[in-house]
Amino acid sequence: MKLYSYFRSSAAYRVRIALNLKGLAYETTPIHLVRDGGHNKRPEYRAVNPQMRVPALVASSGEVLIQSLAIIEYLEETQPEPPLLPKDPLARARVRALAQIIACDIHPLNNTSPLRYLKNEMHQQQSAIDAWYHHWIVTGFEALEALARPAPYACGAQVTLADLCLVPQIYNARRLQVPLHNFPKIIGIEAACLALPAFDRARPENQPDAE
Ligand SMILES: N[C@@H](CCC(=O)N[C@@H](CS)C(=O)NCC(=O)O)C(=O)O
Repeated sequence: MKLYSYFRSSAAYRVRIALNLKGLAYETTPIHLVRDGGHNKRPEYRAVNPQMRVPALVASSGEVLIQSLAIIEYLEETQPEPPLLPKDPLARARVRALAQIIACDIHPLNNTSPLRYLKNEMHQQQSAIDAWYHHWIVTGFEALEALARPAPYACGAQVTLADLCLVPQIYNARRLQVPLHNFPKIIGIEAACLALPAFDRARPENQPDAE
């Protein structure tokens, strides 16, 4: 399989963790999201993913899959071990809820395109953009801190999709210097996850395109 990725992309980071946990081999094709206005905007990448975002996964069949959660669910269905979603429907709904707080309610507001839009089209100052970024992370993390039951992972003794979304979002928060001292449960979950080789290998600094 081939993963179009960018070392700092938290959506790609989620998929890297899933591939590693499931022991699936893949090669990385880096797509630089910043250089020259973003290599993701080039026609050759647009032909891969018309949405011009990473990640995109070329499956062994040659099909291109996009959207990190859809990719992870595809991996879950085709390579069920180790499971990233519990069997019990209520427990699954809970894991998906935590994952979606991040993937649907935090990340889209803090992503490259919306932040660029705030700057270039809405003419906002960098300080206002930083405040926006911090606000949506802190608001989402407050909910996650209340909901998480670290044992030691976000939803118990097994790593789940919730952890795959949480660890990359914490990386983003740290990079943008969001204070995290009010989120001890979240920080504990991060430490437990990063102790696992599958998470460690997926870290931005361990990618071939790391800067
Ligand atoms: N919901 C998508 C988000 C994908 C996404 O927005 N990726 C970011 C990097 S984390 C990206 O490619 N941004 C480029 C851009 O916004 O131009 C997913 O989960 O895959």
